[in-house]
Amino acid sequence: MNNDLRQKINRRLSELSTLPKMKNDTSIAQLLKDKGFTRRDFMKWAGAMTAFMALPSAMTPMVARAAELSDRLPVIWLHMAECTGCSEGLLRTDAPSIDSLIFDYISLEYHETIMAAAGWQAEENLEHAIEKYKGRYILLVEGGVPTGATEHFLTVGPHGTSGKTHAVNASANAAAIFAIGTCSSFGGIQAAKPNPTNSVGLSKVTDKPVINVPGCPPSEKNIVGNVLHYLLFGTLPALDVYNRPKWAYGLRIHDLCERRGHFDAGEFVQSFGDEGAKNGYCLYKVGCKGPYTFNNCSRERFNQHTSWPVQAGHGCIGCSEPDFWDTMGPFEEPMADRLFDTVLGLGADNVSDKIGIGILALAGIGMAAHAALACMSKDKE
Ligand code: FSX
Ligand code: SF4
Ligand code: F3S
Repeated sequence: MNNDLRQKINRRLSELSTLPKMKNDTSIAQLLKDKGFTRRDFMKWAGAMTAFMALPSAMTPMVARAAELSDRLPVIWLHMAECTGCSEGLLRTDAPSIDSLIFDYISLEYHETIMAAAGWQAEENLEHAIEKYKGRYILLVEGGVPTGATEHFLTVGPHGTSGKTHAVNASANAAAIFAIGTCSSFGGIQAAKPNPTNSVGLSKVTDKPVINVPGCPPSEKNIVGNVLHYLLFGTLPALDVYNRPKWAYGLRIHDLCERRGHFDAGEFVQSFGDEGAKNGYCLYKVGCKGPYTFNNCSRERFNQHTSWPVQAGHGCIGCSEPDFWDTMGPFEEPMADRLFDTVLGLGADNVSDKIGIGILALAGIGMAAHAALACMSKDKE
């Protein structure tokens, strides 16, 4: 790790440590102990998070320190139009992971799903938190934002305030803004054609920079990792053209998929339940959109690394890509020769030329062709 970076992060962490603790009743050490985690477990977790964020392993103690200081930054979490899967995915594990404990530990000033307050009191809490922590709080928004003539299809609180007004007001004074999930990043399911509520992603209603953390839902690690990344650096991470952090969304699902060897060998599931399915063959022909989807599910999985869609036997449906409900379907058929633009700017025709998807029936996909695509993706970086 270079010295400048070390100094910069140490400065940031000591600045954070001078802020008052927001929860005086507990420490991270106590919280972990109560849930049966040792300090060693915590450091192991910090090491894994460091690697996960593509940081040098020498930064592990800093990542641990950032997690310990994560109660110094107030967090406001707003719900717009969505299914609450993003929150549920993080909070409703039967065995709480260290990720979900960190989420308990950060100072969630407002979160409609889990706070005790309701009605007037909830609305007051939100206004109070925005005012009190002006310019200091991190804003996480889940859900698409209905706009235009249908803006009031989503109202929040007893005043009938539209979701859009809430999102715009809370964005105006936030220190950093994260759009959590595909709905908040790109509009998601409610923005699928014909989009009756004119729903859009958060970045379309605020002029403040928004970091998109898509996935329907995103993994708990991507949510916590982004908060930790902000705690460490206090700045925007490197982003791709869809404002997704490159450290999390820089590779395609296909790049690190455990079934990739079968793709390369031309071994495909032809229909669900066939011999190929039993042998764990590649799911491309039954609709896997892993070659067009940028996310880290194949590396990190979900639910404490337990499983992920492809491991469970269904192809990736492209849930972290913009407009995937409209562009990636039918979900159980291959994209084949339909034109589809990925972040690499390649149409599906182009991809199939380069990696041989158009000739899958002939079996055997040349490694040289994969190398050609890898070179093209490098050129685009
Ligand atoms: Fe649901 Fe979140 Fe999908 Fe959307 O996740 S899991 S519909 S991304 O906003 O609640
Ligand atoms: Fe994995 Fe899907 Fe790629 Fe096959 S097409 S290797 S299942 S990501
Ligand atoms: Fe979504 Fe595909 Fe991952 S469907 S959860 S991006 S494997």
